[in-house]
Amino acid sequence: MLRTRLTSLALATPVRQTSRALLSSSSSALHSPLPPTISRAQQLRSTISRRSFSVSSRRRDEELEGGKPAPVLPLPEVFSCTEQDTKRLTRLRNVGISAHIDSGKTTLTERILFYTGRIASIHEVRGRDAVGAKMDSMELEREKGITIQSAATFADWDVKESSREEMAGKYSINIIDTPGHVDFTIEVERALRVLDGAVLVLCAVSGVQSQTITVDRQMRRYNVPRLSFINKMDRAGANPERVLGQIRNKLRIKAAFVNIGMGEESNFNGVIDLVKWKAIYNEGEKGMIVKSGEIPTEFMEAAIAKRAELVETLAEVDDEIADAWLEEREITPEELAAAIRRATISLKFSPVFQGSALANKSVQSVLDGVCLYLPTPKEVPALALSVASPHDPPQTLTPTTDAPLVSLAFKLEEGRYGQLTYIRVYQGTLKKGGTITNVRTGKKVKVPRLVRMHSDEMEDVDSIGAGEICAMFGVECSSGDTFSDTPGGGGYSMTSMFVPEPVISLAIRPKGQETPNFSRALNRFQKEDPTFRVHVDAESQETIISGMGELHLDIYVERMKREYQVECVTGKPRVAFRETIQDAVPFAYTHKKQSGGAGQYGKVVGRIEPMEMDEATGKDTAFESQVIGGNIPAAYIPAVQKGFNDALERGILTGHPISGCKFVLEDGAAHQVDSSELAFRLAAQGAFKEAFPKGRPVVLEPVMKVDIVAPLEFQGAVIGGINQRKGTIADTEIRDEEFTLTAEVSLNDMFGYASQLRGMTQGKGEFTMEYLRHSPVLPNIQKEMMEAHRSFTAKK
Ligand SMILES: Nc1nc2c(ncn2[C@@H]2O[C@H](COP(=O)(O)OP(=O)(O)OP(=O)(O)O)[C@@H](O)[C@H]2O)c(=O)[nH]1
Ligand SMILES: [Mg+2]
Repeated sequence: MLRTRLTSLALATPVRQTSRALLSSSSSALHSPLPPTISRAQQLRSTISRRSFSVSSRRRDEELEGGKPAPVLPLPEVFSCTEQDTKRLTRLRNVGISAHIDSGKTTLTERILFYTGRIASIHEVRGRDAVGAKMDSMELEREKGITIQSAATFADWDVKESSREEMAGKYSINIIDTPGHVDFTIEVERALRVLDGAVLVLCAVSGVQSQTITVDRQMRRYNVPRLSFINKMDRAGANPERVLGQIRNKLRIKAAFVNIGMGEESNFNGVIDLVKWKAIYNEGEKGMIVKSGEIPTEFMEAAIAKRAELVETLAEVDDEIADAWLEEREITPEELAAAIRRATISLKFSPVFQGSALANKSVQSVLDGVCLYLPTPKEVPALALSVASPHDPPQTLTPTTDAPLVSLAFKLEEGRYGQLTYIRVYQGTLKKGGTITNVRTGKKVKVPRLVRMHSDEMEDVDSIGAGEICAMFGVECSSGDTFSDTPGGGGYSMTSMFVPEPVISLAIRPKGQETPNFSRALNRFQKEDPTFRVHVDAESQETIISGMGELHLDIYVERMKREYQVECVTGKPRVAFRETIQDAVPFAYTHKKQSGGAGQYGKVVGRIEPMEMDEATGKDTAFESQVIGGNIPAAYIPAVQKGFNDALERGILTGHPISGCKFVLEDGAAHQVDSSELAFRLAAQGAFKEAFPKGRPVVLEPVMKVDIVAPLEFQGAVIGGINQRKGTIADTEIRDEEFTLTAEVSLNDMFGYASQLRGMTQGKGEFTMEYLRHSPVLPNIQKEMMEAHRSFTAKK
């Protein structure tokens, strides 16, 4: 922030004070250390944009000072890294490849694997050889040409030449390729939870798209620094300048090119590295050989301007570059590379690369960028909570192999030979044959087998050090569990990840006789994927599956057929309605029964109140006990919580689950003989049933953000279609011959939209939709739903 920077500058050396005086007195006094060839006009332009920078920075400062509580500072590290650890970690990167659907993540990863020697030949997504890319190993992925599950791999990369000599040499990189379709968003979520850096891929034609924004939000949630890679530079209509503008404006991050393309579309034949100040070409089989040379004269002017823009953007976020710039000092490639690294890791900047994965151009530059600009595991502090006092500030872990183990199971796969658990080791060492404790359950287990994943292949290893990602075989656990190797679990638990709630459901039954495979498959999918849920409807006795979208559920239905030989019949997709209250309601409820023998007695006093979703975990229901003194014995409090959880399952208005509600237990009473767990469980249920109708309850429905892209001539028809579905148009953007329309539409009104859009745009329109929030349904709809529910239950 400018203001904080100024304060620190004011306290520093006299030279820095001069900088401060310059910055605050007049922006026209600013000069840039641009190469001598720079024109007057360019200098003027940079002064102007510098001015607007000071304004926007100030605004951001004010926003930050706008009364938000100061974040809790984590406790300092307990252990320290050995020299050996530091050496290893400096050469280690854990990165994710994330982006909108079809932007070329898997194609890029395929090149990375080829250039690093992990695969012997390149196979394309939807390629003619029908083999398919390495990372899309599932049959369905290869058939459909989309990524469904994230896949992990690792590779070694040699940075042959760096502007910072000490950074050249060999690196180990763990890579996770993630799906772009929003229905599989949990795969991105859990990958970003455990990765230290990311490559955000963008299409040079389409730029920032709806899922780019979703992925950006996920990267921010876990503070993941990112490189931006503008892919598909070979495509007609490629416009990297526009994409850069969108990164800055739509994703609101400072960004600048670190390389620029030479030639466009089919003439795209290499890039100019603005840091090394060289032209880079790909030659040989599949662009395997990287050659560098002088910058061709025809690109010199553009290169100078773009390097100046890079310096200028960095000066806005990096003190050292700002000072050098103000002093009108030439900035060396070494300084520039160091500043890009600093600014990227501190989440203030994203270096932007141009290239084409399919045309085998500039992928090696991105690999160099991963090593040079993304953080080491040591540079991203991992935090864990004390199990004994979870409200204490989090503890900063140390990625040293000698400390007690703290590791997080972030993804599970149920295989024929047992559970495969993907795990990130944050501190300590995970050893094959070692005994580890699941911190959540307290259960001790032996690690039978430890592997490193290469898509669907495994390579056995004996131990994995801090900062690494690997997988364990044959250990039962849930996604999000923490493992430790010290007695009692070492006392630390990693914070969990954000899990979005399902929005759509359908009834499912096997065709013909039900075999054990039906429930076996459902149990497996439910365990692997926290956004996929299964329950039996109490009213209709049907098995209901819920998930993030129609594609999500379709894929599971198809997998049941292929992997479990269970063909299924499914009902119509239904929207996942919810119920909630709008006001807090106090309660004082006594559950009392006297019938012969021992009676039942439990009294609960407290309130239920509306609750906002927790941004970190996605949870919007909670139980809190404020009971002090022994009016309710501590042993009965979990029973009260159980009663509340029972009540959440079925709403009182329409039978849909309850969300956005907190149960606060303040007081109560117990009877020495007649009180029991059951009595308190029933008391909580009774209290909830009595209080809920007094809290102005409403039925909620999922509202979706719908993005539609279609040729301009169909704009009128598309808008008409959205209006007809009672949607609210949030934004329209026109680009060349195409328009993008963003609207908010309730999911219930979106059924059948795919075919309607196809029909009204001659098949040229595309849309994506993403869950936005649950909102109250219209009062008349709520009334209808309540009446239908009432008559259904009355019939029963
Ligand atoms: N012209 C061009 N096409 C590309 C490029 N990179 C990828 N593609 C094509 O874009 C399509 C999608 O590529 P993928 O690599 O599957 O994209 P993805 O981002 O992994 O897709 P999802 O995982 O399904 O989100 C394929 O047909 C690729 O051949 C590129 O640089 N240029
Ligand atoms: Mg893919």
